Amino acid sequence: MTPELLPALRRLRDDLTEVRLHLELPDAQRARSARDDIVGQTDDYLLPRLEQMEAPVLMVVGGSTGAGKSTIVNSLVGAEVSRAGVLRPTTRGPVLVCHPDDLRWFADDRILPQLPRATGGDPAPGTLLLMPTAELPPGLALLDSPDIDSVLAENRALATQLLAAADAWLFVTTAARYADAVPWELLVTARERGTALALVLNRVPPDAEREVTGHLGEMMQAQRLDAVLLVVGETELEQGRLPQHELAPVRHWLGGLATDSQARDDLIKRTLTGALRSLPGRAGAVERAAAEQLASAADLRSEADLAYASARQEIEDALRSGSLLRGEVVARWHEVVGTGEFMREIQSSLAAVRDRLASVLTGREVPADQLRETVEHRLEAVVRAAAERAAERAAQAWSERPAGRALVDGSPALSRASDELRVATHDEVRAWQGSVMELVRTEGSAKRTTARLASLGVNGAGLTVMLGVFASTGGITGLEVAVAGGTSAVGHKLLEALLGDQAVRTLAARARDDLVERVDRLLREEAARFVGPLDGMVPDHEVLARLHGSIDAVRRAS
Ligand SMILES: Nc1nc2c(ncn2[C@@H]2O[C@H](COP(=O)(O)OP(=O)(O)OP(=O)(O)O)[C@@H](O)[C@H]2O)c(=O)[nH]1
Ligand SMILES: [Mg+2]
Repeated sequence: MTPELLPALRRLRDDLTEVRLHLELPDAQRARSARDDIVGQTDDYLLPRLEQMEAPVLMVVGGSTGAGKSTIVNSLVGAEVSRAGVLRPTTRGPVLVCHPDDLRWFADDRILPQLPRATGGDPAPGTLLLMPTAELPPGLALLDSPDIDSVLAENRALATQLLAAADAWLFVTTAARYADAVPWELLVTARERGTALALVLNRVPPDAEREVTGHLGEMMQAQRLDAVLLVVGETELEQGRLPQHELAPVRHWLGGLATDSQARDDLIKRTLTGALRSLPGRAGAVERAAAEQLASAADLRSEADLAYASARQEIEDALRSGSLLRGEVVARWHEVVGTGEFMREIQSSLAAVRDRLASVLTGREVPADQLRETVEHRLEAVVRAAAERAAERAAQAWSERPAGRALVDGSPALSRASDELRVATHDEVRAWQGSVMELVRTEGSAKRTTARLASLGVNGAGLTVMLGVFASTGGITGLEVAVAGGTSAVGHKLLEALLGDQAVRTLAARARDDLVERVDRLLREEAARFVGPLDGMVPDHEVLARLHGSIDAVRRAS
């Protein structure tokens, strides 16, 4: 152990608290408890112990409910310091028993700072009851803990936390229950952490002692559990206490520690060394889980990005293919320019048509408004359909991964476009139309080349530019597509003449860029429902790199 150890431990502890592991990957839960365990053990045990090596040994008495923990503590000190009882679980608040001279070590917040101290009355959940007694020698404190396998979740959590703060465990089980699963999980934890351990096998009927201790010994060996085994026979209690002779093995073992300061130091060092040795491996597992979280978040993000990129592509394709010019838009166009007699009259002169169109577009507002609205509806429908498909696709891709499935299951609305999209799209398309009109107004009056366009009036020119956006394809023009869909030759010629106008093309290109930018913004908002929360769920790279460094530092320093 070097002087760098304390600061290195503090750094590791701080770094671990910043490691977010919120994605539900298969071993996320395990990694979260490992992380919290290390932080708890560092706060409750490693730091206080390393800072004050001379503090008394804290022996935590743990085990299943009804195993006789409180009875053993009471019997050891010859007084009822912690109530034993028939109702399960009995002990709800931890009781710390120590020599009066040692009280100062436990009265402040050196260990278990989150438990307020009480110095009288009954043990209560959420407090640490301090019971000084001259029956215990200085240098050794016993902590009677709530049960580890309680029906009460707060008992279980507290017991685990108390065990993490211990220099050693006095783990109590009974002849009837020594093979229960939960205690063994904790015993294996003690082994992994390197905590010094004595196992009390309580209430052993005289005729079963050989058999039961033999079997328990085998189990300990199989679990590579290096612990002292103390056997207490089944007996009638005397005024709630165990008779002296039955408790002798426990008393003897504790007495050895009490009288021998070297033995106490060895015990402390053993647990300390074990804990420090186990730390890099345990923290390394957290680091690996954190890296997996990060990688998994990146996967999820790219799945969502992919879905929305294809939505964007879909919309661009729709603009480019001229498909938006089909159907109702073209029908409205015809309403605007008129059909039949009128068209036949003027088909000889495109110039005349333009003049007529100008008057139509400027004079008869109703069809022009309807054309604008139709354009609006078509665009909105295309954006919404693409966003619906993207949401569906992203949710589908996510639900094929464990981490993503939990997120999609947690918010089913993800698999559809957002509720806000309808209004947002409407506003955005409206705003786009407004900016096209603005574009035409500013550009249209400035340049000579736009005289023809200007003759349509702002409203007519604006609509023409919007149609130009939908017809601006590379090879085949949207108009040709539209014609294939059944436009009259005259309408076609007219529109083609207008859309062929260089000024219209230039403005349409700009209007198109503007529209794509707005669509992008809408889709980014939609995609943010997927990718936005990811950042807060996993550690960032910097935290991960720091964690790696601090694990190394602890390894070197211990
Ligand atoms: N006959 C007999 N009864 C015992 C013995 N040890 C404990 N008991 C009884 O068993 C019950 C449980 O004992 P406790 O000491 O309260 O057990 P605990 O482990 O502290 O239980 P929790 O506080 O619930 O975790 C009490 O009624 C005790 O009187 C024993 O060696 N012999
Ligand atoms: Mg008890």
